[in-house]
Amino acid sequence: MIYQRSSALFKEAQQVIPGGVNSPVRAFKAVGGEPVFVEKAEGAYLYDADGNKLIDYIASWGPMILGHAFQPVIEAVVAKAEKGTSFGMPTEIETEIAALAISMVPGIDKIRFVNSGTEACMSAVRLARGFTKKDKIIKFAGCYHGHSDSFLIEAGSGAVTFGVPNSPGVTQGTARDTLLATYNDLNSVSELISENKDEIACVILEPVAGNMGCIPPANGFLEGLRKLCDANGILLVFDEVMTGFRLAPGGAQELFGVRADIVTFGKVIGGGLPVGAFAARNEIMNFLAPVGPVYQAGTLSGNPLAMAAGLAMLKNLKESKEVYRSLEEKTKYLHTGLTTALNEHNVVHTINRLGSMISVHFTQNEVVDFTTSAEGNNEVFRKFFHGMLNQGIYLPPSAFESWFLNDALSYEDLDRTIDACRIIAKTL
Ligand code: KE4
Repeated sequence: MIYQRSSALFKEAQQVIPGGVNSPVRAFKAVGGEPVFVEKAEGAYLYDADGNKLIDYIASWGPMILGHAFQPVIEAVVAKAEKGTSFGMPTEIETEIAALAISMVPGIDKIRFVNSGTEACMSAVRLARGFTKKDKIIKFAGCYHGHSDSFLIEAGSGAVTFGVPNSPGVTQGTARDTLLATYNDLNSVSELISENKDEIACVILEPVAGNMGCIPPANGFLEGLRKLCDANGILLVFDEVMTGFRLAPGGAQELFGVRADIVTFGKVIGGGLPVGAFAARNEIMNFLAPVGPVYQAGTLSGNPLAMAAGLAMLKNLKESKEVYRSLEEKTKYLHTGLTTALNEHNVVHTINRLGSMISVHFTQNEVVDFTTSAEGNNEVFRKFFHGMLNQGIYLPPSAFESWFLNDALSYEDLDRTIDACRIIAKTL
């Protein structure tokens, strides 16, 4: 593959944008080399600045579940744009998509739209704190909820239970209110709860982790968190920015049958335009301004173009439920093929999969939390990533990311991906 144009564009971009990107993961830091600049995308394919056609497995990090340039979304956005792009006033379409989302997602009475998953999770935590009148939160090492200060925390030294900042600019004060638990380890949560009695507003987690690679919840993990929260007056927050409308129309709550108190959304709900959202039962949502005391706002929240894209996307997902079966079967087929190809060349690996989320880890151990995910051999991953890219397969440029399948992928595309893996496996 030739990347001359991408390389030139990257040099130009670095002159005017920090690192040449508007989001760090795009910069290929975890895999080395230079990022690919994309020109356009359609269905399952990316067309980069050098004219290469790539089979896409990031789907814009989740939103493009029905494939790129999905016509109903495009048509809805174009039609809406002709009527103006933003008003800073309420519009009917916001009510339409809110009602549709509420009809699809269990346990929510109201939803508030924002502009990103970060904003949704940040607002959900503020709402949980305001509603419970408690300050501390529990998150899980390796789970990512956006770049709000309360979430950019890593495990403190073993002796302390509170977190420490993992980015300059995050204060010790903020970090002290974020406690870190271990994913799939209920004891780590109950210990934090007993050490911080009556001080914890919420537990927030990705019900299926997608930011340590894909890590499904262990049997009983979500149910156990529900019980711990109920017994201790703590709100359970499901960050469904990745899983919402992807794992099922009702997301992880529907799939696992476990209710959260607050659910956050992003990605799919915006159909590729900037949309986040958070939702809960009336008792909690009515704590939000202008009804209640918890403040949250946004100039472009509920933007009509973004609402048009999201509404078209959700309508299609609600009406064509066979999409979820199709995505599940395609992801299972890919899983089987990748395993066979890697085993043919004795490549030590493990693959995690749930629904249309999948990740390959170059370790022989089970990957169940951040520590075991970090045991993956990153050198092998880098070779795998670049080898697959040179075969025309675009994977997430980090071992700590989930792949996202889109339903525009054909079985020929999957076979091409498996064949590429067989070729690369020899070099690992
Ligand atoms: P955004 O602010 O990026 O829209 O959403 C933050 C967020 C919240 N919660 C979960 C579970 C998420 O996965 C994300 C964002 N996901 C990353 C991919 N791992 C977005 C890619 C990027 O940062 O550019």
